Amino acid sequence: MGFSKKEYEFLAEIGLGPDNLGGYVNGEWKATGSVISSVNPSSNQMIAKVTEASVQDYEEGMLACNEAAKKWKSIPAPKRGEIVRQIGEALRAKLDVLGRLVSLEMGKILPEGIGEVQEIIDMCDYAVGLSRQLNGSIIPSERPDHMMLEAWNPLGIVGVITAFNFPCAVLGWNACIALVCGNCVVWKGAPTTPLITIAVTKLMAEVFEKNNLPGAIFTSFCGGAEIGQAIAKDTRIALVSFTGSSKVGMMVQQIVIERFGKCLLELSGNNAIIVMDDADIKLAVRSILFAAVGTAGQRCTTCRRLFLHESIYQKVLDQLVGVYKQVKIGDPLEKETLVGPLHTRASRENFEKGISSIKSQGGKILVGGSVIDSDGNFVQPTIVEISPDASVVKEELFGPVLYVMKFKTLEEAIEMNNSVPQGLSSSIFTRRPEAIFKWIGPHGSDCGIVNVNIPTNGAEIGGAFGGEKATGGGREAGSDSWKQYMRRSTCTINYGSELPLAQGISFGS
Ligand code: UN1
Repeated sequence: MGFSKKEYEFLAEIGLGPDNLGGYVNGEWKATGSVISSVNPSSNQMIAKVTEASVQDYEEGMLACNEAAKKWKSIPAPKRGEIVRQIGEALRAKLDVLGRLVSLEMGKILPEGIGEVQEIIDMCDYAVGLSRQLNGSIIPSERPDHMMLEAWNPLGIVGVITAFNFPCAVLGWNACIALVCGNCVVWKGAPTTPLITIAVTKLMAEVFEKNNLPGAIFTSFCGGAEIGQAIAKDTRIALVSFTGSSKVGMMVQQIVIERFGKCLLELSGNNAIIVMDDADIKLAVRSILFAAVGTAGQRCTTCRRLFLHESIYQKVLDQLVGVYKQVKIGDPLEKETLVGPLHTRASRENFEKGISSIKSQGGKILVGGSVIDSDGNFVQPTIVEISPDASVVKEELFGPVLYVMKFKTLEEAIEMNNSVPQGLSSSIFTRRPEAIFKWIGPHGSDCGIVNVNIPTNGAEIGGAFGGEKATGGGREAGSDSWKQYMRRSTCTINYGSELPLAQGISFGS
């Protein structure tokens, strides 16, 4: 059972051991909840034990965090940026080892594990620059000797609830920005990736400690629904960023709205790629492979629906089936592997259930369709030919299953793209400007991410990430997402001695 000495040496490099405390409370490691095992998805063997935080630990952490918020917001934004710069440096120094941990505990292949940590480093760099650009605007006033301006102030505390599939990058999107904006951060990582939560928190904690700042600025908990609910209900938390399914997201939003809190939702996707008759087919096939099979189909940006123009339908499909047959499935830490295991046994069972629903709804499996007999949670990347009306096509099956459908016209393909409840990501393969501009315009894709000649997944951090409809409407990472982490003060200043009223109203004069 468990880990070899060499593997424990690796864990020790990031401050982890066989038993770990999963709560960072007021600058101390403390946890009094239940003891759980972190499990390797490739073998279903335990990696290490973690004591989760209890609701009492949560309360204690939040009291300190609330105090720390007063101190943190009084530090000038560029100085806060300097702290985030140091976090970026600390992550750079541990990029490989942290990437390996992501790969080990989540199950994604090593280049993707390292890519995930790189995504937080990119966010740090971005946030450092941003810390000098939290600019408001000056607005012309209609009244003489008056001036209007916008000032951006911190919200106070931002809660971040992340999912197993991006166990630390999504924390990075939120935390880097929240911190430079002057907010404290309370993080609950996914219950099945506690070692990553602890490792990333340790690294952050060291930076705050080195700078003699309260550790409670970054408060973190390993735990399940109880802690998630506590965050959603907590009136001290002005903004809750939640990543997960549409179903749970809806519940979180209802709780947060009830107390007039703000919510930032990154929920389910059901993303499509359209391949037009003029597309560069080689480029499309490579992109579809990464989009549908990368991260074993467990990204919210994974391509689940493929629409092929009837004239190139068979050609693309033949090539795709050919490459699917060659994909190396196995240990995510091994060099040649392209597809690792699904994250948990439950995900594997869900895949099996999904395949039987597909079959019962008339789906024809062209390649894959089975779980792989092993101790881990490996399944075969699968392509299914199916009618766009089948109800399975409207749902997000979190695994490497791709539904293929035929279309005749661009309009028809766009309609199919937009015909699902979710609206995260989408992509078209074409060289025709009229198709490209239609696709990105008002009659095009209704998604938050609208790509051309690239996969649906693998977004850069510079853009705002998120989607419409059942995806929740949130936007995180780049562009002007930072504004959601701040409170806008609209200030009208009278520097004269008269009292002219807006709209020309005369009142009692
Ligand atoms: C997610 O799956 O929750 O665009 C996020 C991508 C990654 C982020 C995915 N940068 O695929």
